[in-house]
Amino acid sequence: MFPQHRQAFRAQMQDGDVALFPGATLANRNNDVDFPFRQQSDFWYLSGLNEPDGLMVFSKGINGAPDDALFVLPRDKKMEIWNGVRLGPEGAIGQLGFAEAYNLADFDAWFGDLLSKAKRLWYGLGQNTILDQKVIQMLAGLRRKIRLGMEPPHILMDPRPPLALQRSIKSPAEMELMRRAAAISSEGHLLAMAQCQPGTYEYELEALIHNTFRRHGSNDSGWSYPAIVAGGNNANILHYTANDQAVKDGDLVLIDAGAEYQGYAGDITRTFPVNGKFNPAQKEMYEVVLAALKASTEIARPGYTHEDIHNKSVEVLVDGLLQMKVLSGSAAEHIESGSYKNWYMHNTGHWIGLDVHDVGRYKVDGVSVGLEPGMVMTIEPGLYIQADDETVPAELRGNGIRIEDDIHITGGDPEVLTAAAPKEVADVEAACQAERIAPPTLETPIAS
Ligand SMILES: [Mn+2]
Repeated sequence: MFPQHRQAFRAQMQDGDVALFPGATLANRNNDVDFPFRQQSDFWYLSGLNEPDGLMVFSKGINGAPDDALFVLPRDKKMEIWNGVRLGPEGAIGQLGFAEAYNLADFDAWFGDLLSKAKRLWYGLGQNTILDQKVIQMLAGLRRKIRLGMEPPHILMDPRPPLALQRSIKSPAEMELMRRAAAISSEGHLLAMAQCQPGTYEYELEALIHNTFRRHGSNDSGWSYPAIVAGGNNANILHYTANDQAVKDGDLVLIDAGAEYQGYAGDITRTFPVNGKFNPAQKEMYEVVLAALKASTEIARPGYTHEDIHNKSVEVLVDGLLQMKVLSGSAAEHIESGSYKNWYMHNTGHWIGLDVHDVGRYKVDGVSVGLEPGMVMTIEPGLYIQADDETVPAELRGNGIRIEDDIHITGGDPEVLTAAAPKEVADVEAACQAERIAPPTLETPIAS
């Protein structure tokens, strides 16, 4: 699929164009330990190279220049013994299908020569300051030779907007990976429901979920974003990631966690009762959020916009807030005034793909974009009632509920990629009450 992605981008280039893309570099964690490597998403999408410091060049209609070329770390027996096998230029050609490939050390001379023949340069400034400096110096150097007949490129274009559009429509091959990421994510949530009981620590559920992700071959860290495991009132902290409290009998627990599979993200939120049974107030509130999710999912199809999805959830949630006596009066007035934002303060979804909050436009000239087949988005309505919110009936306080699915827009009915994670009340309760297989503890004798 990577060569096809390159081809599709090159189809948007003109004769005389050169494009340059920087790969990600390693980030230091502490002393001589680096963070696990994660390739830059555009670079991964176009190259399939999972090594640091790569550089990728495309050209079109320039005499003697290849369609695409990759610059990689050289094969190096000693370094590979310490840090793992490198693809090398031969692998870049043989395995990734590049027309030409070279060691990184050859880049400056090779690219300087190509740039001198180009009319326009596609390059996204601000991603790699060292490379930015190099490109600026190369262009300045070429301009100094204008009197010698040099015609350096004088148009700099940003490849990211067209790439974002390209990435926002997923190919069938990409959809297979999205389905896998969603299936792995779903299993993590299902197991957390089964394992949770009063007194379980949030981090135990996090560990169970991450174990599930890695067990199925998810990327290095396993996740596409750090998991939120929030018992009781912690669910009312939207980006809670401390995950260090014990969950309590009678509380709900909200888990927002997704696996990353071959670069593609899953993103699921489920909320379930710690003791396996919703109390009546929790159930009523949960059913409202679930109804919002279903109503929005129903219109996740061509003919509707991203904004329509949000507005539909707001409509259902406001009706629910009226029904639960959190609000009184007219739904239309509350929607108009935004008073519901005390309990529903975020948007209803985002694009998802190689980035969990994927690239892609939300508005064009101020108008919400229409949904098209091949787009994938999350739908994630929620209601958040702080424990100390005295403006609402007491039995609702301290509950935060969000339910989030990943939705593939098709020509017809939406495909719910995360359908395997239970979300109907009866299914959630059944999953919570499923036989819990207790893992061994530190106190478990090792030899018996
Ligand atoms: Mn999300």
